Amino acid sequence: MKKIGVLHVITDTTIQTRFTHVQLAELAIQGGADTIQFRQKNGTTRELVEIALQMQEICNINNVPLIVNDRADIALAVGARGTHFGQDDMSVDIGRKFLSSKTIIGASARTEDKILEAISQGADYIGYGPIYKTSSKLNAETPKGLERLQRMCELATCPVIAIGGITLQTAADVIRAGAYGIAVISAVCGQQDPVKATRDFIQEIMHAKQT
Ligand code: TZP
Ligand code: MG
Repeated sequence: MKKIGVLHVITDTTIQTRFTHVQLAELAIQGGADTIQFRQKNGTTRELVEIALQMQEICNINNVPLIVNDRADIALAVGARGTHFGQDDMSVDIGRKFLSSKTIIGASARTEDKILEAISQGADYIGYGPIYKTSSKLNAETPKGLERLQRMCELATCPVIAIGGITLQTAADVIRAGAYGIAVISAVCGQQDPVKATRDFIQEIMHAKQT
């Protein structure tokens, strides 16, 4: 069984420039993140591979899965544990044609139909959001809110990772709505102390799961 993390820290160097992807991965791992996602929308393939290789090295040492957003080729090239496809990226069944059955494939889905489709194609987890208003994603949709999240979680037969505008203050609500885990950018990468932010998130998630 592939273990899916409960706190996916998505590294980002556009909302902040203080830390690199590699540094963010290190800090998040130090704080206890159990999944790191490398997501970068620009740069050459050569540059992205170079960054992903360094991130994979850190993730490997710490036994934390690295998931590469969109770029299954880069995930494969650096030996990452998984890849995450958005609704406009490769479909899960196409990805499975060349990614091993051991590779984690996450899929973002915006509608019930797309969720069911991704699950039937073998997605290991579903990314659902934005739950709240976010400025970290270009052209993000209007927030879905907790009620729709809850419905999606009831519908999904695999873990649902909620994303979008989630903060330390709302993390518990999201978990109580049924999300298996949370993915964040700004609430960790955009903080003064990403290690502490990550640590606090993990604590919040674990506590919410127990209550
Ligand atoms: N997909 C949906 S919302 C989002 C992505 C990549 C951005 C999440 O960033 P933040 O800062 O946690 O709202
Ligand atoms: Mg994408």
